[in-house]
Amino acid sequence: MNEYKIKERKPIDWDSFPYGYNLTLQAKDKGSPQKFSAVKLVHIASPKKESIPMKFEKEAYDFLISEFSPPGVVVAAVKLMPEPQGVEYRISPSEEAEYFKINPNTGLITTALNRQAPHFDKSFPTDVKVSEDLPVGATILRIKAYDADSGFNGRVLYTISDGNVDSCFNIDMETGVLNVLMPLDREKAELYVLNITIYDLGNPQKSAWRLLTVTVEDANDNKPVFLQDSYSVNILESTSLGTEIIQVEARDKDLGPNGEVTYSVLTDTQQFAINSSTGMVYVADQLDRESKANYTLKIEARDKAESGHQQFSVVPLKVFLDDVNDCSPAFIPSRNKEHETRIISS
Ligand SMILES: [Ca+2]
Ligand SMILES: [Ca+2]
Ligand SMILES: [Ca+2]
Ligand SMILES: [Ca+2]
Repeated sequence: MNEYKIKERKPIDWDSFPYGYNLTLQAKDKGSPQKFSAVKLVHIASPKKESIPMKFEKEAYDFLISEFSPPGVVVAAVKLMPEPQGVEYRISPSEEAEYFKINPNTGLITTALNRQAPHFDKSFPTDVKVSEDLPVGATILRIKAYDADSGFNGRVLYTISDGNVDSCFNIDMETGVLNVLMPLDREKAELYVLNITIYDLGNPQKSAWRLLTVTVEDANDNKPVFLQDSYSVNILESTSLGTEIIQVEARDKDLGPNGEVTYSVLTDTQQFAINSSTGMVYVADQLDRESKANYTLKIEARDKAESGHQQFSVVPLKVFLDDVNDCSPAFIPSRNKEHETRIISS
């Protein structure tokens, strides 16, 4: 084994190489073909090393990054000048430091990893009530959520991931505002269980979800509808007072008083009346075919909505009086003495 000495040819300006020199050595013989030794790195430390202050390339670094920067994006590269051997870069601990990572060897600063899943605000309700007449576009509520990460990692997006069966609802992806997308109809669907899911845009992406029960409350948006377009009935003119002659029926799809029906006869008549709750029409006064043989009555069905407008429908009811031999025979005096009887009837 040979020993070699490395000598200075001229004095070294250690101020220019404060951290010393790196020399790459390789030995070769004079044979043919020539052979080479393995490469060896030799570091020559500066005798003045202790006195060299460490200094960054710049006094301060300013870098602008998008708040949507995904994790791992290079933000900055800091460097000591002249770069020493075996240096280790670190970011001093602070709140902001959590959002960044520095490569200890290279000084490369990158955006940090997605640490936290987004979470819902305490104000998130378990259920919410909406009236079916809420117009399209109306806001139901605003859902709030947070994510303590920065940039993409902390950016929260809102979605309805399940339960929006009629596409009646929409959530603004950015703001979390839940609104009506399609007209609601309690008579078709009165309950929705929406799965509200929030995501961040980190990598790996993190999410959370909650269920929101939406109860659709009734509005008086249906009128009572009669089971028939018109009604008719034949009765004897002799039908006595109080006799029930026909029952009409109307149905209203709304709930509670909005769907309760009350009946009335709109036509001005003494002869007929209706039971307001059952729709049963009955004779209310003496009938006489000879004075009026048939009636056309307007029957109204009206709901009992307590707020807003009541709704109603009207149908005709025809009542035909059938003849009864109700005229007493009358004697007409004969001109001659033989009594002759004629029966008069109408
Ligand atoms: Ca996050
Ligand atoms: Ca409806
Ligand atoms: Ca109604
Ligand atoms: Ca209704």
